[in-house]
Amino acid sequence: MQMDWAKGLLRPDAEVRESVKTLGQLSGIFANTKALREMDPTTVVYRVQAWCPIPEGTEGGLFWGTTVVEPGLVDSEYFMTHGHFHLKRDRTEYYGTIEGEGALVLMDETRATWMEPMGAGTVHFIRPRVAHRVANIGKSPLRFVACWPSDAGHDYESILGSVRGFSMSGVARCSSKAMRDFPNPTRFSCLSKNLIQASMSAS
Ligand code: S6P
Ligand code: ZN
Repeated sequence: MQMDWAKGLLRPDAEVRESVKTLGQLSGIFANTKALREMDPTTVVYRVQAWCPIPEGTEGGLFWGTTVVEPGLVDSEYFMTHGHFHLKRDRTEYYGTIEGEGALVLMDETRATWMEPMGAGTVHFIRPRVAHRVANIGKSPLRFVACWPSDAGHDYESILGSVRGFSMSGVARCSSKAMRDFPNPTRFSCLSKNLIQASMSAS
């Protein structure tokens, strides 16, 4: 396999799956559905390459991939990935940032949510039973690589909706300066998100 390490892109190959997510495919994750409806549904939000050299579901294997999240906003929310728990909840993952400015949003099964700032060179360990989503909080494409177990699977359903989902507006309001100044990882509960937004806006 060959990867362009400057851009994180894998050379197209029979074992590399490529997918594109557009605004039209992400209607469940942005809070302002009216603003979303007024945007072009074909706008690309992110692209994913996944190198899967063994069948999905194989125990003991690893997959490798790259995600590129475009810069953009839906109302006040940054373009972001859908986000998921792993179906096998104890399966972990690494993310490594190639370039751009991002927020890795993490949420445990009690719905406590926190963030880690992403920038060129940051490496992130996603612990067991923790859902993960990435928002591009910068002005250029955010590129990151990922490595995850081939039997992890993806549970997209459990993070959908304002009750069960991530505290998304917390992500939308935080600037990169606020993220740098805030303790890392920034931990807050969904119930106290207004307080956190106020802290982040103030810094
Ligand atoms: C897979 C890994 C990434 C994501 C990708 C898109 O476990 O976390 O490759 O699939 O970043 O995010 P999502 O939430 O749409 O799968
Ligand atoms: Zn994952």
